[in-house]
Amino acid sequence: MEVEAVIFDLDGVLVHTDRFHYLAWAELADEKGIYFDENINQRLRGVSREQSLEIILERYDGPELSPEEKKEMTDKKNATYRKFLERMTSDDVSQEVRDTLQKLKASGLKLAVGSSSKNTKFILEKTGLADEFDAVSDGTMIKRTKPDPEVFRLAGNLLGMKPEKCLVVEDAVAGIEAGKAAGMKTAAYGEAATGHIADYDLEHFSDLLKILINHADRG
Ligand code: B16
Ligand code: MG
Repeated sequence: MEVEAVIFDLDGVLVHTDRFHYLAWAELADEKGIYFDENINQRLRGVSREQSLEIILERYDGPELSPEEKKEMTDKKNATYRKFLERMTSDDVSQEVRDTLQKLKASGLKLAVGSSSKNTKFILEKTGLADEFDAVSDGTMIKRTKPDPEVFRLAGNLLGMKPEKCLVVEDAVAGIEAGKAAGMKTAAYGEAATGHIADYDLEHFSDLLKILINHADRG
């Protein structure tokens, strides 16, 4: 069945806030004396703030932390992360991403964001992307984050699209799993593309045009 809607992950796909997540978690881990590296960081892609902390704490061997202490840690990480976000501008969205979104839209496809992040709306506003999408489904609207399909199901519902007509674009393994669990087609970009687990692997963001437009005339 033909794809009629594209649901984009945000962090690591539309914008490179993944670097800011890494730096903010690294600062917190350093402060607490917890070992943290790029490999551990890969496992944080697409998963919630709270689950990310649990992954980081796998390397912590101090006294047990209370829920309040954990909340303090996630709040601190988010405050550091938000400082990076504050400095974002439209320059943080590549011309390739902008052109591709515009061409997909012009071809008649519906576009949505499906992100685990509770900072999604802030990032879309800072980067001038807020008006580019027909729907936004994010971490403030769901109970379970990726690999659970909830965020993508909600995006599909907001667009009024059946799952099989949606293509999910993701940089996280957890995100590809979520897209599949939602019954949607999947395209892997960046880190997720190295595992060949999706229906399509994208070398460049603009490869979406080859998959979605060049094979069909939408008029
Ligand atoms: P926040 P995505 C995800 O965004 C990030 O990949 C993940 O690293 C982060 O923990 C999660 O959002 C929650 O983000 O702390 O801003 O609510 O990839 O689903 O767009
Ligand atoms: Mg992502």
